[in-house]
Amino acid sequence: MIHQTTHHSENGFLDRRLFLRSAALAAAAWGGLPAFLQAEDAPALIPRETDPQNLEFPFASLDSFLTPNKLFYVRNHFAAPKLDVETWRLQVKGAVKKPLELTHAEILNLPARTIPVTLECVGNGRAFLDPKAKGVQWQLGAVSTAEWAGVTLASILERAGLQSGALDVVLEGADSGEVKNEPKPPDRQLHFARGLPLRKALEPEVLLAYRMNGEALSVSHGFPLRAIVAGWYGMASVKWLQRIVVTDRPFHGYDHTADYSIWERRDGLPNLISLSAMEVKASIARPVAGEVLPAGKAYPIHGAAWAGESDITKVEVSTDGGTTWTAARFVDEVTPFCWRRWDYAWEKPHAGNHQLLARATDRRGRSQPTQRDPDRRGYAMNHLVPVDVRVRE
Ligand SMILES: Nc1nc2c(c(=O)[nH]1)N[C@H]1C(S)=C(S)[C@@H](COP(=O)(O)O)O[C@H]1N2
Ligand SMILES: [Mo]
Repeated sequence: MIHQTTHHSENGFLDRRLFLRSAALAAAAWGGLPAFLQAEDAPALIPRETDPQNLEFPFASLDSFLTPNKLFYVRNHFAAPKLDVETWRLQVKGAVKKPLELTHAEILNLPARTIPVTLECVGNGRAFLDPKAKGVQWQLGAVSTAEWAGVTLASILERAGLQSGALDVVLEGADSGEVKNEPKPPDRQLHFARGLPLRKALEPEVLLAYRMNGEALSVSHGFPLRAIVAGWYGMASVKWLQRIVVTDRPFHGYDHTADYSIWERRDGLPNLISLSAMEVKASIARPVAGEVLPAGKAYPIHGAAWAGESDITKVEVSTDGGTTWTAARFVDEVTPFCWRRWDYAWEKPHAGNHQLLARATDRRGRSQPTQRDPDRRGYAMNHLVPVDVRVRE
C-alpha cells in the first residue's frame, strides 16, 4: 500500500507487523488471549448493526498507518444507495454565480489532490458509557485512516463562483430514509445532509474524494463521490454526494440539531451547538480489556492517538490506574489530520490486576478529561477509558 514506507516505524522494530503477529501467536498458544483474537482468521470488520450496515474496525488488529479498505469502519444511517455513474451528476447550486452540474468523468479530469486522513465517528466509544446512550454501540474501532484522492471542495466552489452573501456549504447525500429523533421534518424520506461554514469548506483539507487507498471508492464508503472533511468528526464527510447547496444563512438541518449536536456552556447557559472538529484522544489497541498477560516479561502496549485539526505531541501511559504516567514512544511521525501510532514497553509487570490508561496531548496543549462530560450527550467521547488486564502468577 502507498505511504507505508514513509509512515513506517523509524525507531526500532524492523518489522513491527511480524513482531506483533508472533507476539499474538505466542500469547495465543499460551492461552492468554481472548477467543476472538485466538482465531487463525485474518481480522475482519465487527458488525454493530446490520440494517443499515454499521461495521467497526477491529482496533486490536491495528498494525499499519493506513487501514486496509476491507477493515475501514462503515457508518450508515440508511441503506447505501447504488448509484449509476453514467447518470449520476453532482449539482452545485444556491448562492453561487453559476450553478453547475458535473459528470463523474468531468470531476476525474480536474486537478487531483491526495492526502491521508483519519476519520472518527463522533459516536466512537459510546459502548463504554455508563449510563448508556442511544445510538450505535461502538467500542474502540469507529476510527480508521485512509489515503483519499479527489478534488478540493474549494476548487469546485471557485468554478461555481460564490455570491457575496454565501455562508454555509451544505453537502447532501443520495441516501435517504425515515429519521427517529424529534424534531424531525414531516418528509417521510430525509436525505443525510451536513453544512460546513465557508471558512472550513474553502480549506485545502476538504476533498470530494473518488479514490481510497489507491482503489476506486466502494459503495460502502460513498461511491461515486464523497466529502472528506479532514479534522472533523466523520458525520461531516458526506458520502454518495448528489448536491452541494450554498446557503446565505446558517444551515440548521436535522443532522445538526436532532442529531450531532451537544451542549456548550457559556456563562453557565446551555447552548446547543453542532459538532465539528475532533477532540484529542488516545486509544489502546493491545492489550485488550480482559486480556491475560504472561508474567515476568515485557509487554508492548500500543495504540494510536489523534487530535483533529491539531497534532499529537505527547502520549503517556499509566499501568496503575492513573497514579503514575510515562511517555510512550511514537511509531509514526506527525501527519496533519491523521492518527499517530505509539507504543510503550511495559517492563516485567508483576502478577495481579492492572488498570491501563493512555492519555494524549496536542500542540495546543489540550488533553483528555478523566470523566465523561454529560453535556456531550452520546457524542465526542474523549475521556479516559481504562483497560483492565490480569498478569499471570
Ligand atoms: N450520505 C451519508 N454520508 C455519511 C453518512 C451517512 O449515513 N450518509 N454517515 C456519516 C458518518 S456519521 C460517518 S462517521 C462517516 C463514516 O464514513 P465511512 O462509512 O466511510 O467510514 O460517514 C458520514 N457520511
Ligand atoms: Mo459518525
